[in-house]
Amino acid sequence: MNSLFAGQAGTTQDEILLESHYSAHNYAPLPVVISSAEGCWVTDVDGRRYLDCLAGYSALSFGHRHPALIAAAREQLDKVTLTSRAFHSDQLGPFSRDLAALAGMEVVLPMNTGAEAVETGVKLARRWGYRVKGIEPGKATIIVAANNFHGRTTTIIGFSTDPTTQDGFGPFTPGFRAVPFGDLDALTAAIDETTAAVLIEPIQGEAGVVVPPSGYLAGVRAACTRENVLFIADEVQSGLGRTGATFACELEDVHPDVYLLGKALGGGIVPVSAVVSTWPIMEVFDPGSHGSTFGGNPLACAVGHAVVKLLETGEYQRHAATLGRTWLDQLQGLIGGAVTGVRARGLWAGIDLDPTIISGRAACERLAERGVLAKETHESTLRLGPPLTITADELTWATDQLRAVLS
Ligand code: IF1
Repeated sequence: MNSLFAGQAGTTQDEILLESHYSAHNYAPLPVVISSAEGCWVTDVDGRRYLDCLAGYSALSFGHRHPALIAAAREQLDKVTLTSRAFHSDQLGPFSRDLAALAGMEVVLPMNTGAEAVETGVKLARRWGYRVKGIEPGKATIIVAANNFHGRTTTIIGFSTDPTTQDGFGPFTPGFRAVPFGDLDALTAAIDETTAAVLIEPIQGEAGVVVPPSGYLAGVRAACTRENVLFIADEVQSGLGRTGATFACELEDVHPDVYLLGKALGGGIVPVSAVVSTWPIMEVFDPGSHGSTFGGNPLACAVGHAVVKLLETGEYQRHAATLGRTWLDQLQGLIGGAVTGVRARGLWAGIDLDPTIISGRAACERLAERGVLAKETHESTLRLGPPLTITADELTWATDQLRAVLS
């Protein structure tokens, strides 16, 4: 048993070996072992610094260890961290009130992970379908988009259209219909008397920051209103400032019936997710019908509340929108050669690569060698989403590294 297994910290290779020995191999991380982080920058065990352009897949939208968020966590840590929902706490009410107001809604059901918010949204849609819309018991269906990503539970992967997320995990939960994303006719045609909800990402994240055609979200909204179907927007990744608006739906002046939120809501400190809606919908959850050990815990609420306070000013949204416009111009200048396409909204971009020139993984490995952290999605698309606190100079520097890698 060498010293590392005995507990002393080691070099990058030592740490990777230790993790590989004791931690499941459900990821294939880049060979970067992070030991500290501040703002947009992380430092590895060998002292190398990287600009974090993945930002925890949008969970670190306010950067690593944002002072206001750490302060909120520290203060709550010295008071009470968990009460369970068997009792009240002095944090859930204020957090729920201010998050609902931020979302233009009335009521919040707090959970922990994004997948739990999505699962809660599925239960909400089904029970609303039976008890309010009057769908035949046990027959409710939910329309989803092809190439969706909503999490990793067996129900959620069951309505994925990506076989690689499903292989070996069946059988799956029935009651879901997938239609092409962006195709309003296909969506409208799929609605029938069993349809309780449409569940979509307003911009598809894992699919590669796929922005639907202009007017699509407004069309979904109109169809759901016309057919008495809930419009559930999964803004776990697209929400909370990432696209230059508080919610991606706002870019199209659309207001869904339900928001599913997560990732950045926890400030990169604790898992915090939430289902946000109005009382005529949320009231189908009566006591004992749904819950979670940690959902709405005081520590999570204190951090989530501090996140809401950061978003109330609009400064992060404006910064993402303004800097994002400059950034899109820079990224579009990369098109040609290895870059076959670019999509971006705010500080969120998908960059399609010609796999015969370079793979997404290889591009990320070379970016890491140049001090930039990013992650590919689906072999040959780079997904970039730095903290919204990034400066113009830092973003230009990161794009310069990307240009060098791809040229
Ligand atoms: C991984 C990417 C993947 C999400 C949307 C719900 C969830 C997610 C729109 C579930 C989570 C994460 C999961 C993480 C990598 C990342 C991801 F899309 F962001 F890039 F996998 F596709 N709705 N996305 O994006 O939230 O339960 O994870 O808190 O699984 O590797 P979660």
